[in-house]
Amino acid sequence: MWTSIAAFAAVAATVVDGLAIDPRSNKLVTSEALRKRIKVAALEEKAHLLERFAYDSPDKNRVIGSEGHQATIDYITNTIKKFSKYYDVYQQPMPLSVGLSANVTINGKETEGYAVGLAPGGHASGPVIAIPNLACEESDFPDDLTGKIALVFRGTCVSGEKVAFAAAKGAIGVLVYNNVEGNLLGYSLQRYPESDTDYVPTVGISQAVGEGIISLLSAGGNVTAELTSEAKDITTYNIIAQTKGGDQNNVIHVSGHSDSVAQGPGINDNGSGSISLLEIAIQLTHFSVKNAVRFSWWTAEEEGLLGAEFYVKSLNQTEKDKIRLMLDFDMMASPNYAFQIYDGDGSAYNLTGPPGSAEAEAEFTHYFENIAKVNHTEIEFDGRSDYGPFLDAGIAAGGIACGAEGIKTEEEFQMFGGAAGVPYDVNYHEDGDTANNLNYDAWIVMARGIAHSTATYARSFDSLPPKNSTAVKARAETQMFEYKKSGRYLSMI
Ligand code: DPN
Ligand code: ZN
Repeated sequence: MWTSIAAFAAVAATVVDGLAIDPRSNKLVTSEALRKRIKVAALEEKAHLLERFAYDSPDKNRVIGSEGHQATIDYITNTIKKFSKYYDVYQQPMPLSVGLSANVTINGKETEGYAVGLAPGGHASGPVIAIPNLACEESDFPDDLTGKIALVFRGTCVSGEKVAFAAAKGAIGVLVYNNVEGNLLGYSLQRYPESDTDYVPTVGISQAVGEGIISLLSAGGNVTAELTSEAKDITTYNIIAQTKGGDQNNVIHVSGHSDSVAQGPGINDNGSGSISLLEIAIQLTHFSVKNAVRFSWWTAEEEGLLGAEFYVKSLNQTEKDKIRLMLDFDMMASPNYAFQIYDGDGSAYNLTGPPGSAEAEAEFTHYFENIAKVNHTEIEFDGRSDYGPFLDAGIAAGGIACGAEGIKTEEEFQMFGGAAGVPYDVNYHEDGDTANNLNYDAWIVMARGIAHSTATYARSFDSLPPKNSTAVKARAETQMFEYKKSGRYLSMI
């Protein structure tokens, strides 16, 4: 008798609570409670869904401007919108130009040309001038390039800077020749144009063709080129969702990029980060937070961190100061993984981030060592993913990754298993980056690491240095200089 009354009362309370407000939302989030809600089945299901978005579309990828990417953006946004009492969500539009096709004729002879992302479409015909050195300095360029086509070497600084220098001197077009053998498919100027006249039509050519032009010119010959590039203006979107609850002036910003390269569906890079964030955002709605949690899914990372850069540029200093820490998650499920933490304190690679970055690294170290109880390594904090523009703006950052094209060492093999002498992800930027090629054991450890950091900072920023001190700003500025001389500028441009 007593038991059944008690059982009835319990059911009634649930129903009443269910009609009013979910009692679970009153409970302050903890790392453990949030981690427990992250399940591999939910991640796996969403990985297959993103793969379907790619394969159901004509391009079979999720590159910016594609149906597969738009489907990804719509899906994430609509999923978050289901929790409209918990999150404010908006899409930040970013217009840009994507290259469709290119034609080049050199001295009347047709040669292979590659469309270059971000460059405007158009036609140019005229004498070719080879820009000496690396074309990274204004002084490399002749004062007057009116009516000319500039030939620049790819690499060392972003090609967008080279094209902008050429355009400012009057060039009508630019040819970028490759610094390695092979094609320039999917190449972009890697820098958002600063004005409508910043860029001129630009086409990529192979290393061999570029070197051929240079030897003709240095033998005193004339070279004339005609280039045509077709580009499409698109609007692509960052997605920003923020908890309505929590201190809106002290934000933990967790993010990753939603786009893929053109070569394939991009499920590790970066379906894995996008999905981890989405699943955590869903599960977080069962709890309350002390600090606001902002989730972002950046667009156009693969074209040069463009979405994140565009977003940071859109913030005034007051808004930047509200972001206590930005965490980036890019490649969470590499098949031959290592558990890598961004080296925010510079202990392994000498490049530190703004104050708070070292503490973020320590928090992930704590997670791997004491909670997941797995080995971990560090990865250079070089700005090679979306946290780069945040570092530039003096915002503390951190994150974890599983590895891209880098080769697993023997020592890492001892730590993580897999295979030494093989890339962390053999399918990196290839068509094999699919849901079946992920490492789900690694992914769940990583996703729970994101959940741990999200919950920890949603509760408190006490472990971070105080906000807004002059010392903080001064240090951030010196670091920025170091960062510019490093990483992304030298390795992958
Ligand atoms: N920036 C990544 C990409 O999207 O290609 C690769 C990468 C991720 C490299 C994480 C280092 C760390
Ligand atoms: Zn990526």
